[in-house]
Amino acid sequence: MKRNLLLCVVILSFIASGTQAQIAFNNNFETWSNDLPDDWMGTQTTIEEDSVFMYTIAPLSGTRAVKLQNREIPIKKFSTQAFSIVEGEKYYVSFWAKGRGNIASIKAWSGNNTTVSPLIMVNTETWVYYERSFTASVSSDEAELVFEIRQTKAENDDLQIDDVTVYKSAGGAAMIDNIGIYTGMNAGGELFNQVFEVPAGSGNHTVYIANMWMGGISQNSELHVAAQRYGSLSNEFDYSFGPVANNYYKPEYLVKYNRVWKLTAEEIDLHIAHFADGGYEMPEAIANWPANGDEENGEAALLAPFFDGNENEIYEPELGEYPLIRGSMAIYAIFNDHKITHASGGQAIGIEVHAMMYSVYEEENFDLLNTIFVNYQIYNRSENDYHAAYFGSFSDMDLGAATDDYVGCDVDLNMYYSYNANNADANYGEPAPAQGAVFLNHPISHFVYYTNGTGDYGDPEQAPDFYNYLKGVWKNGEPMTYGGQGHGGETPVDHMFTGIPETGEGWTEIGEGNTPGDRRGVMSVGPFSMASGGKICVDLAFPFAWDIDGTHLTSIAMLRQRVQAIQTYYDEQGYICEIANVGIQRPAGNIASVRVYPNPSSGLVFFDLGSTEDAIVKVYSLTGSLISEKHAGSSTFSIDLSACKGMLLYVVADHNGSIIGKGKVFVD
Ligand SMILES: [Ca+2]
Ligand SMILES: [Ca+2]
Ligand SMILES: [Ca+2]
Ligand SMILES: [Ca+2]
Repeated sequence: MKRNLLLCVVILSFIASGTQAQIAFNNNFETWSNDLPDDWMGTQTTIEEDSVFMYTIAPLSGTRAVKLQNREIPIKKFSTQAFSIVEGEKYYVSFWAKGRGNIASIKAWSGNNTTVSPLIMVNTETWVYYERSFTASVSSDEAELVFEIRQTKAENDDLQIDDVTVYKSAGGAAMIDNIGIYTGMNAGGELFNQVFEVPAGSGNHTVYIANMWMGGISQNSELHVAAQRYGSLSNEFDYSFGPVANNYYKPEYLVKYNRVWKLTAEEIDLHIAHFADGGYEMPEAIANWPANGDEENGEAALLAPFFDGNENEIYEPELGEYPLIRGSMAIYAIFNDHKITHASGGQAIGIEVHAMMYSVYEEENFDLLNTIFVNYQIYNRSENDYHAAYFGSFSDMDLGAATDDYVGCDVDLNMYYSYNANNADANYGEPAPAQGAVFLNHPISHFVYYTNGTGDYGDPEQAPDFYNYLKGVWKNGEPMTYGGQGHGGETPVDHMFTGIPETGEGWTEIGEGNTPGDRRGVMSVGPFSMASGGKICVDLAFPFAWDIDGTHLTSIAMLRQRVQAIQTYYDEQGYICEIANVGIQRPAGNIASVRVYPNPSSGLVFFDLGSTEDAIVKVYSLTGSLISEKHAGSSTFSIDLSACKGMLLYVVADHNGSIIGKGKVFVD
């Protein structure tokens, strides 16, 4: 057996501390010595050397893979050379296999064994990708990945393996934990994932899971749909992490994108003020913000939005450049529908989604403290021009106990909401709260609910079912109709249950005396066109309201007021978020609520703060030294910067100290 080989282990180096992504082991079977693959045949190996072959007929990568032969029932082990793991950390294992044979199990050995995967029966003529994970039970520099092989078949050229990677991501999910709702997002863009705890710490939840749906018709009249429902909860995916790319399995791609990025406004402000200071250590998520994609791998050059001080389209946090986030705390993920076969049965659209979940912390602002915001930037990276396209926000709201719920729609507020059929909920007690989902920047074109179950009015099963729900019609194509449970009536409608439960006016579930149940809902925007290279932007809010001195119905009234307040807050931010059918917009370099002009300037720079009348403006050099500080008592004022030349950074804070604007100004 071969030992003492130089390990082909790539350690990515990062500027910052914190949980770090790392490739622990990577090998593609390209280099061999004495007829054995380098970096394999570790201490756990029991397979004979003459049963390990170089495979060159159709390797996955390069010119070589490995072929393993053990045609007997007792297992033989094929293990890597040693690599390092850290106790408690989660590692992903990815590899490809074909041919025929059983991988009885995969273990991570480090003195004892941790199971990475149970039985995998390989029986295919083409390469199949596998991804598994394990959590290290001990820290060790002598870990080995062990494939236990048996029953390989001669007529299928035994079992072939290529491109094995073991890596640690910098965090597959993160949580919003600075407001009254405790929830999060993962690397695949799934929202909430069983945790939408409100009030935070109470153990009670109002939403089980939410995901975005899209559907559209291509220029060839073909339907394309991406409509994930339960994702990791049911192992049914339409999306996976990362941008659209040529190769989704490169170790660099896996380790860079199988994660989320979590940041606070405070961290970014500190970075802006101190990036050049000695001893400053930038947060890991600032250091590794996914601003630039790998163009050689077919990724877009510009991904996550950032302040580009020197306008070279390259993200350089060490120069004081920084991520552009919203709110006080944000979680960012990039995912796509291009990589994997869709569980919904839909044909891939070719979208890449940049999702930001965020919260706004403002003391005693109970509207903001009870709202989760989500921004979606959706890029059409395909060659297709889509028409009759729809965006949907699917959610399975479970208001406390799931089986006694009703839903409703407030068209004026662009909201769908869930409320309890009775005043008492088994989890929340009496009175029950209410939970909403709101479109902040588009009208709610349709709202459909359905109940857990099969049939024409139940769960969608095939791509056309999802598309019909996005269009606001039943699975069988029947229109929704006014009254009852929304079918079989006379008058077609776009939205279900648009009445007012609080007063009994109009069409409501409570008025119809429907059987309460585990409701799921889809609210949609459309139809619109999305050309190749086009982009749509959607802003959502998920507000919660609980009128603890009232009833389950006055909680709905409180929710409506809350949505109005949130809409006002949102409108004041001046975000640009629309459907851009052709051409991709650059991420905005400046926060829009403060206007700075002329830019470039010859020295006298004017500031327009919009509705704000009292602010502190600080101007920094690119190296972080404070050049000018001004207390402005009106919404428009000027600062003379003629003594400075070049690119300058400005930060505007209101009288509470909240940053209301920051950006760059060039003085020449
Ligand atoms: Ca190879
Ligand atoms: Ca730059
Ligand atoms: Ca309930
Ligand atoms: Ca439900």
